[in-house]
Parts: sequence; structure tokens; C-alpha cells
Amino acid sequence: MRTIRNSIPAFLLLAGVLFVFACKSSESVAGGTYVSAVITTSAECDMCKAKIEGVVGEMKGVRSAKVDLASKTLSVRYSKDKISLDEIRKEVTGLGYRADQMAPSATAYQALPACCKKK
Ligand SMILES: [Cu+2]
Repeated sequence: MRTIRNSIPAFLLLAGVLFVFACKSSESVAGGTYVSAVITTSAECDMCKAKIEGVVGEMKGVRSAKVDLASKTLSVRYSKDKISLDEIRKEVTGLGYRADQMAPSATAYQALPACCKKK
């Protein structure tokens, strides 16, 4: 009994130390470096633009997402520590749009309004 009682404070101390370390590492990631990338996509109209910017912009690790309809590109700023460019591309294809060399998800593409399908 005594050993269990004695081990509880030690456990709490260990948990506390781990917690501090966890906070420290996430802090350094949060303040970490963001990189920019440009993904070629197949956005056709403002609806496409709003959808891609909204969904990609909400992804964890993505700081900003901006679609340019004239050049059909998606410019992203993201943390390499939290997310990869391929994960971002995959999200875009899941919405029914092309992302560089990745083809859009066929089912998502079929579900797009007619105006959003590639002409
Ligand atoms: Cu559209």
C-alpha cells in the first residue's frame, strides 16, 4: 500500500513533465516556419473558389489558401511539420478538382454542379 501511495506523486510528476514537454513542442510548431506552394487546379467559378479556399483553409497546418481563377491555381501557405503538400492535394481532389498531377475523385467530380465541371 505504501509503495502505491508513494508512486502516485511520482506518476503525477512524470505526467506533469510530459505535459510540459508536449506543450513546448506544439508551441515551437505553432510558431514554426510556413512554406508557400502553388497547386494547379481545375476551379471554374466563384463557387469552386469559395469551396476550395474554405475547405483547404480549414485544414490543420494550413495558414492560408487562395484560388486564382484566371491562372487556375491554388496558393497555399502551410506548416511542413503539420501537413504535407500531398495531403492538401488529396483534399482538393476529394472535392472534385484536379490538383497538379492528381486526378479528381470521380464521385466528387460527378456531384459538382454543371458550371463547375471542367469545360
Ligand atoms: Cu464552380
